[in-house]
Amino acid sequence: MTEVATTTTTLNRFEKFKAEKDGLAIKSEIEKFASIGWEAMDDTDRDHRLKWVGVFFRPVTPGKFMMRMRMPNGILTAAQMQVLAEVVQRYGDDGSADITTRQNIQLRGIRIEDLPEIFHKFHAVGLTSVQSGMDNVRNITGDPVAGLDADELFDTRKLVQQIQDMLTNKGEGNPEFTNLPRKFNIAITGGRDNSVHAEINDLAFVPAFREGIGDQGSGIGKITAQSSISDSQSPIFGFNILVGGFFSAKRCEAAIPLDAWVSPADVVAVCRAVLEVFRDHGSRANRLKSRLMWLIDEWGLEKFRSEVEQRLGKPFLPAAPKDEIDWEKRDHIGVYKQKQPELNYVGLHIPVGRMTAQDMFEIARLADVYGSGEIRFTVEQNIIIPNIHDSSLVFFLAEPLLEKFSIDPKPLTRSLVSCTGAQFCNFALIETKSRAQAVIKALEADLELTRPVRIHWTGCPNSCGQPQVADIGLMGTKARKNGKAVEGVDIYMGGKVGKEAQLGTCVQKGVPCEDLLPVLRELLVKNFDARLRESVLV
Ligand code: SRM
Ligand code: SF4
Repeated sequence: MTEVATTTTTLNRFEKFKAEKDGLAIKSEIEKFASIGWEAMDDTDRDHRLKWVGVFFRPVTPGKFMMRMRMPNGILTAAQMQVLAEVVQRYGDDGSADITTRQNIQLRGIRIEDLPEIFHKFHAVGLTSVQSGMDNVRNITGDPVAGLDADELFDTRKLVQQIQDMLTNKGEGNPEFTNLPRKFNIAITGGRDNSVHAEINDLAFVPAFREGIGDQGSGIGKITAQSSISDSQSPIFGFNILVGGFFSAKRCEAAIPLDAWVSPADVVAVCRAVLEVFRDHGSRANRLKSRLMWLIDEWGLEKFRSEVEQRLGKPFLPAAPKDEIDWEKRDHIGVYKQKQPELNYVGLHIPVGRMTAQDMFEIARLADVYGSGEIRFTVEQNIIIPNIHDSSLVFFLAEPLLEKFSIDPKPLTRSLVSCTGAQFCNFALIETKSRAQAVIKALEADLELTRPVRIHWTGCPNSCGQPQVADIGLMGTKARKNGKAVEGVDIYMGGKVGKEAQLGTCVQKGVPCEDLLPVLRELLVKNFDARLRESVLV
């Protein structure tokens, strides 16, 4: 690691334990931990450092760990899904897995004794969970229909994989990037609808055409600010860069334009440059003020850009005047034609992202039998199975699994997103996943809706369930009722996704969960054209 901006006297406690032993060092100790068991482990190794290999101690279920994978661009093979299902079935006492809001998957109920064998299985099929927690770069999101969508501008798959390979040394772990001041999120979108919520990432790349670049070879070092605008040729494709988007309990910000444009060939180098600047200059004093945007605030955008340019070894071209995000966001649920003739992708709705081992085996089987053995995740915690031929579509659609994972769910169910909540997360102030489903069921029984309304639940202000991007966001809090503390929510509204994305804000605080139903009913009727069913009116 190179210079760190703060002195040792101001380092927070996380910095201190990272300085004592890098999180990645844990990798060589897995066998030892497996033999001594979780209770004999050093507390810091168990509660924190294990997250560097994607293993999370759950104080709510001690001894049963969660494993967070990496799924570049949200894509995996049926063989990989099968291994994940086997792990959940064989080693996971609670037998389930969750698709996450970062196009990723988390496995539940894992025992420390089984880790060596689990890692061995992952290795055999090219899966990795490395650097997926704590002060590392999270799963990198890309367009869920990359390479399938006839209207896409750029296929993000390869780039996302290249960034992950650079950051993780092809899944083996890369100490260059295992001691960031805080977590870091990266997203790339190549379609027109911003399927990845670019605006809520620390670093995001959005499609944009640039006029007047002389050399279309566009390899690193070829595009410079000096390559003259007067050399004008037809517009070439690249990305405008956004920086500093994040949610935290203290502050939430949409990413801001860096006023920089890059060609696809430079994206990996830009990621490296931004991360180096963040690693070496981000604040390590107060973890509540360590995300990238705080550094940008401290320095100003000009200085930040120029530091990144220095690391990059060349100046940025100014941003293209407009980006190409001009569609409403799609949710990809249902059957859609691919750009490849006679092939279709089918989006299945996975209620709050939760799957049993049996579900996972079945999804893998369907992808193998009807598709090309590929499976994709979306940031709405759903699944896409691509490459289903016209001739087998009707048989696919008759599969029993589609009764559970529908291609045409009801409007509120369709867009429901929920974070983990109190069942497994010790930060949670409320239970989320089961409550979210129960509330939606009751609302759909009472209301007729003509369009989907995106309702997101999150169990605490950390905002993993992204309530600020929702039409209606529900954030767990402690409320008061009749003088007693009860589970409640703060209500957010106004979140907009896709083109002209914007964050929603809190419109009502501390609504007790037990009183929520009529409040939501009224919001849906007043703001989203919902109508009370006749049966409710009488
Ligand atoms: Fe998150 C911490 C779950 C997406 C902001 N998040 C946690 C922990 C690890 C806390 C813990 O140790 O219990 C949660 C694990 C619970 C569990 O057992 O599942 C957790 N976060 C999740 C997931 C699984 C929610 C979900 O159900 O989908 C998502 C996993 C994504 C992934 O695959 O990597 C998840 N978390 C997010 C997002 C959304 C996003 O990235 O688009 C955010 C807000 C965006 C952001 O980070 O800017 C988010 N999580 C946080 C924060 C607040 C960060 C901050 O700067 O303060 C924490 C707490 C922390 O880091 O200190 C947190
Ligand atoms: Fe846990 Fe809070 Fe994140 Fe939900 S929002 S997963 S409760 S940290």
